[in-house]
Amino acid sequence: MSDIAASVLKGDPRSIARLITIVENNDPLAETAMKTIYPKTGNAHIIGITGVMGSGKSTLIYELTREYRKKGLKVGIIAIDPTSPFSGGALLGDRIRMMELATDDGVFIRSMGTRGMLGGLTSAVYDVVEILDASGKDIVIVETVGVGQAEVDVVKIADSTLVVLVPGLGDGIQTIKAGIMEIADIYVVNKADRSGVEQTVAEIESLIDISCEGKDRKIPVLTTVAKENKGIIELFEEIENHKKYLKETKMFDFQRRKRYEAELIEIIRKRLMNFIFDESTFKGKVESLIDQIGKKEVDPYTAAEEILGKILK
Ligand SMILES: Nc1nc2c(ncn2[C@@H]2O[C@H](COP(=O)(O)OP(=O)(O)O)[C@@H](O)[C@H]2O)c(=O)[nH]1
Ligand SMILES: [Mg+2]
Repeated sequence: MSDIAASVLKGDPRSIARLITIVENNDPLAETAMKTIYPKTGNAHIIGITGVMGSGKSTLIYELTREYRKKGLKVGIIAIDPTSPFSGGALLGDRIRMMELATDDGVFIRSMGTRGMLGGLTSAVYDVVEILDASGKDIVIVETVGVGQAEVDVVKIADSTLVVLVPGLGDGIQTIKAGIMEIADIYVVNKADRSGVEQTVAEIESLIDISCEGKDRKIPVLTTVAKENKGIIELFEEIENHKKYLKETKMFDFQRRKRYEAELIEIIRKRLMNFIFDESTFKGKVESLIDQIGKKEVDPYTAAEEILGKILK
C-alpha cells in the first residue's frame, strides 16, 4: 500500500486512479494511503463549479484547463454526476475535447457517481481532492450539478466557487435566491451567444448589490461563450484575483480551516456510521431497536441513547 502512496506522490496516473477506486469502495486500505500522502497536500487551488445541467460547466472546465496548461500548471478534474455512476465516457460536453485532455499527462479527470458509495460521496470527494493535490496538481476543479445539499457540502472544499448560469433562466434566478448566493465567489453567465444576456446579468447584479452591501468584495459577474473560447481569459484572471483576495484578507486560512473541520467531521461521521451499521453484532441491535420503536416499546430518543451509550463506553 505504501507503494501506491509513493507512486501517487510521483503523479503516476494509474496509481491515482487506483487509489481513488480504493477510496470509493470504502476499502480500509485507503486510510493507510491517505495518511501517507496527507503531509504532501495543501498546495492546490481548489475551484468548485456548480450550475444546472447543460449550462456549459464541462465546456468551461475544458477551456479553463487549457489556459492553466498553457501556463504549465497541472490540473485535476472531478466531475460529480448524481445520476450515473457510469458517466466516465460522457464526462465533458464534447468527447473530442475530453480525448484531448485525457491524453495530456498534466491533466487527470475522474467522474464520480453518487450511487453505491458506502462511505458517502462527500467524504470520498474530500479524499479525491487530497489525492489530486498530493499528486502534484496545481489546480483541482470539482464540477457539481445543481444546488442540493450535497453540492453545498462539496463546495465547502473549494477555495473559489463559480456559479454558472445561462441567459433567460427565470428559474435560474430562483435558484440563486434558494441559496447559492452565499456560495458564489464568481458568477459566470455562459452561453452569452444567446439572447437575454444583459437581462440575466442585470438580475444577478441587482441581487449581488443587496447581498454584498457593506462587504469589501463585490462578486463579479462574467459572461462567457465557452463553446467559442470567449471570456475564458477574463474568467481565468478573475479566479486569480479571487485567490489574491483570499490570501490578502486571510480569508484563505479561514476557509481552509472550515474545510479541515468539514473533513474531520466527515471522517468521524463515516466511522460512526460504519460502526453502527456495518458491524454484524451491532446491526442486529439496531434492527431490534427499530422493531421496538415500531411497536412503541421504546421511543427513538431512548433507542439512540442506548446505541450511543454502547459506543461511548
Ligand atoms: N450556445 C452555446 N452552447 C454552449 C456553450 N457552452 C457550452 N455549450 C453547449 O452546451 C451543451 C452542454 O455543455 P456541457 O459543458 O456539457 O454542460 P454541463 O452539463 O453544465 O457540464 C453542450 O452541447 C455544449 O457544447 C456556449 O457558450 N454557447
Ligand atoms: Mg458536465
